[in-house]
This record gives sequence, C-alpha cells and structure tokens, in this order.
Amino acid sequence: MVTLQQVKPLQIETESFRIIEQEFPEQTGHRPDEYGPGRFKVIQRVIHATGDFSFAANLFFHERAIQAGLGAIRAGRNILIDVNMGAAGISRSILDRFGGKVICRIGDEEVGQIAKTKGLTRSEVAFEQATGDNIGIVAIGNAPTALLAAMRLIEEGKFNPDLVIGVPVGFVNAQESKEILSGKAYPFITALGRKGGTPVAVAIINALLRLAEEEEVFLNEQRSGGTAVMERTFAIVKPDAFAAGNAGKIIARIYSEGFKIVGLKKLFLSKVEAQGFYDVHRERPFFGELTDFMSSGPCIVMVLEAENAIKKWRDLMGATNPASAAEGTLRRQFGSSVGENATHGSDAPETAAFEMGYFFSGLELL
Ligand code: RTP
Ligand code: MG
Repeated sequence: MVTLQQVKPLQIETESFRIIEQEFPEQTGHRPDEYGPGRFKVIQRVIHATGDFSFAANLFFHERAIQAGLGAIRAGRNILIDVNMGAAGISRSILDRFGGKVICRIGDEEVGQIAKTKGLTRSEVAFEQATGDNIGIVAIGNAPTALLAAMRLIEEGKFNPDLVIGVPVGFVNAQESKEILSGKAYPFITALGRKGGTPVAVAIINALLRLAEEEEVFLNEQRSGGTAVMERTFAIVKPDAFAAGNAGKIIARIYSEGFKIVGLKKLFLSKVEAQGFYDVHRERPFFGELTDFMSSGPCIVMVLEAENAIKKWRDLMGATNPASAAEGTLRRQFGSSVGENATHGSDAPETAAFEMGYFFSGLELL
C-alpha cells in the first residue's frame, strides 16, 4: 500500500532539500562538503528539479562560475534565456530586488522574420538580437544551436556575459555543444552528456539567485553587528475571520511559525478609527468599502516579533486577493474575497511603526 507523507505545503520544499542532503552520500558516493557550498546548492536544486542524483556527476563548473554568476546578479545585470518556458520559471522576485530582468526574445515577431530571411534558427537570432541588453547570465536549456550561437557571439566579441549556463538536452549536438563549452576559458556551468533541459537551466539560475539573496542577508547581518535582527510587525485578525471563529486557528498558526506575540487585544473599531488606520488608502476607490468592513465587527490587533517579522508575516498571509494567494497561506485558507481577506500585515518598517503606535502604547508591548 502507498503511504503518503503528511507535510505542510510551505514545508515541502524544505523537506525535499533535507531528503536530498541526507541521501546524497549514498546515492552519489560523495559528501556535500566536497563540492564547496555554492556548487552544492546548485547541484541540490538541480536534483530537486529532476529527481535525478546523476547530476551530481554530470554538472561541470568552471572554477569561477559561482562567483561570476553571483557578481552578475549583484550588479543588476539581466538574464537571457533561450525559451519562454525557462523565462517563466525564474524567481523574478529575487532578481527584481537586485535590479535585473529576465529576457527571452524567441517569440519576438522581428526574430521570426530575420530567421526566415537569413535561414537561421529563431534561437540563434534571438541571442543575436539580445547582445545589447546588458546580459550578465545567458542560459540555454533547450537548443544546442542557441548554445553554439552564444559561444560564437562571445568569440566574435559581440557578447560579453559574466556566465554561460549551457545545459541543452537531446541527441543531436547537445552533448557536442556542451563539450565545446566545457573547454572554454570564460565562466560556464554545463551538464555533460545528453541530460539537461530547461528545468535544469532554471534550477541553476534559481540556485544562484537564492545564493545571492542569502549572501545579501548575511552581509546585512554583518553590517548590523553580527546577529540577525529581531523585528516587530503589526497584524490584525480582520472582522470576517473573527466572526467566522477563525481567530484561534490563526493565532495557533502564528505560534507554530515561530512568532512571539508581544501585544494582543480585541477591538471593535469605529468608522473614524478605521479611516485613521488606513489613511494611506484615503484616495483609493475602495477606501469606503474597506473602512466599512473594518468597522463592521470585532477584530484582534497584535504586535508580532520574529527575525524579519514584516516579510515573514506577509509571506504567511499570502497575496491580498485570497484567490491568488499560495496554498498554505492564511488568506488562501481563511479569506473569501479581496475585501474580506482575513488578516492584515504592515508592509514596511515605517508603516509597522505607525500601525503599532496607532493601537498600542509602549507599556503594552513589554
Ligand atoms: P493589508 O494592508 O490589509 O494588510 O493588505 P495588503 O497590504 O495586502 O493590501 P493593500 O494594498 O494595503 O490594501 C489594503 C486592503 O484593502 C482592500 N482592498 N480592496 N477592492 C479592491 O480592489 C481592494 N484592493 C485592496 C484589501 O482588503 C486589502 O487588504
Ligand atoms: Mg497594506
């Protein structure tokens, strides 16, 4: 009989990475620390995307590959990828923070026309058209012709990316093109042999983005004195969730996710109090509806404390509209519409300070 594991949605990825790390020595004959932390994170995410431990042996890194990729991300340079499916999988929210963009020109009308008149593949033309786009990382998961074109453009001096991720999959020229890449003097990451593909390219990029993000958090901690910064945020169990009897479940979740509740009270806001609280939205079309709702019944206001509490709480709440909030988030579980979305959370340190002060005195937050 098949027995399914009971894992909360938000913990599935963490649990998968733990399993990969645990099984790694037995499956590959190597220990994670033999690869260096950056390389192991890349290998681990590729195994996560493919379910295939053989990538531990197939992935081949230029000695400066990780450094070059992180440098490109940190500098806000763009990522060029050969197919739209790959572009869709890249963690844009992280890339955004560093100022970079994902570029994929395969679908451009112009690209199709030039390919037809010159007798070239769309992917070759797509790369030629992108040489002026401040490309830091170029990634190829699908077409060997695109990888060959990228290498040619680099040799001709028309293209100067910091890192080439060349992992096309297939039986015609995929293996050959990657073998050529593996002999280059400039930074690359490749997957030797036939295996590869767009999910592999995306996993490598996303691993680099996470590494860049972790590095940023680490640097920020260093700057602020060596320890992670405790932060406070302001939260509300909105009237819809309170009336539905969900306050207890939401508070239990707050504890299980590791927040400390430093202030808590039940209030029944007047219309004027709700207007003052949501003053930033005074000019918005939904202001009347929002403040009517917030003053329609009792709610619970809280001050939560955790490392990165503001982001942590917003992540736990999910998107404003419950219909687009991720599985496992509070708004997905307890919200019913954009207006009646169960919870509120501050969106920045300044708003958190205002909102905590609006409902709590310092003496209530000891
Ligand atoms: P909140 O402030 O309540 O934590 O929500 P939020 O940051 O995710 O969203 P925000 O843009 O600050 O909007 C505040 C609240 O206004 C309601 N809203 N209604 N009808 C609409 O188009 C609309 N848009 C926003 C939501 O209840 C949202 O939580
Ligand atoms: Mg807001």
